[in-house]
Amino acid sequence: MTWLATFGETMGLCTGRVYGPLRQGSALELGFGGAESNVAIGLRRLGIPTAWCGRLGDDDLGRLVVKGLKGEGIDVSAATIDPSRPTGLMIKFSPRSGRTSVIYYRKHAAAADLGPDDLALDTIAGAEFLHVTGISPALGPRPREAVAAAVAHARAEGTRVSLDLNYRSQLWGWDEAEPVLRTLIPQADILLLGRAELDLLNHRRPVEEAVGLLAESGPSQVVAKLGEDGAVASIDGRRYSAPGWPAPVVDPVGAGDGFAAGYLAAVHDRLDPQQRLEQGLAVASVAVGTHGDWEGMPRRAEVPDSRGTRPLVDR
Ligand code: KDG
Repeated sequence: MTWLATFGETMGLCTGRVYGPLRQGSALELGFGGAESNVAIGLRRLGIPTAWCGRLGDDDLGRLVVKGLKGEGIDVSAATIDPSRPTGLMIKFSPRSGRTSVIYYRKHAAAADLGPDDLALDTIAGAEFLHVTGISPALGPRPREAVAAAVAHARAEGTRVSLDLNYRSQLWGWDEAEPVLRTLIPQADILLLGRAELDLLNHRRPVEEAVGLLAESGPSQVVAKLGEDGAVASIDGRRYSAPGWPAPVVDPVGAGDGFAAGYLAAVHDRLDPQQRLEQGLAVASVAVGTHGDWEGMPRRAEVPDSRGTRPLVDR
């Protein structure tokens, strides 16, 4: 039975492996990625049943997404194919050493037309968690309606809601995003967010204070993902923090999704709050060690079980 249901845009993903601007031209590798499906993959690799739903074009990128997610063991039976729009595309490259840039080609993609009628309502109702992100409402009015409808449905059916804010400034301005995200936050049980979003929402207050303020607005678990600075959380009225895990970073994209997967898996396993943070950081630390938004998500045996200790071979 599905433990976590999610939906959102999953795109073709072209990755450059050479430093330099795109105009210089170089070979690109084709894969796929999307914040919500990255989390679904991360959880699935940790042994937890997940379902992803989305709207894809009737094209090879759409087929690549379906095949890839199915191959990971994710239930994609509710995905919709839109014959009139393409699957979105993202290019990820390093304009220079130490910097990662992304360019989106997704404005008129199938996912921009994902509406409430595309949702797998039965799957959401039957799941323990619905996971949504702040990316979907940035894609257009119909995805925005879909997120609102999915969250309302989940709450009515007793499915808990996990919300990763994932503010993407390339998709919408903060003026437009803020009221939408502020409407979603009180409806979430788990709120995940990064330093930039914390600063935008709380006018650069100290992290602990900002997390506490967000917890007062509704979510019983507010978790700030701070990258190499670790994580700070307010969970059931108490404060927790964990320092960052030392990790070589090959590709930082997907670190937040790795954290979300590790954290949610710890919720699934009924681990205590401190262990949830540790497991989120542990999974993220492994995920960033590999090229790709989700390819480095570890299986259970590959999650380091204490700081600095890593299994060298699959157990
Ligand atoms: O969190 C990683 C995502 O940013 C990436 O996989 C693509 O969904 C994506 C987005 O909108 O940027």
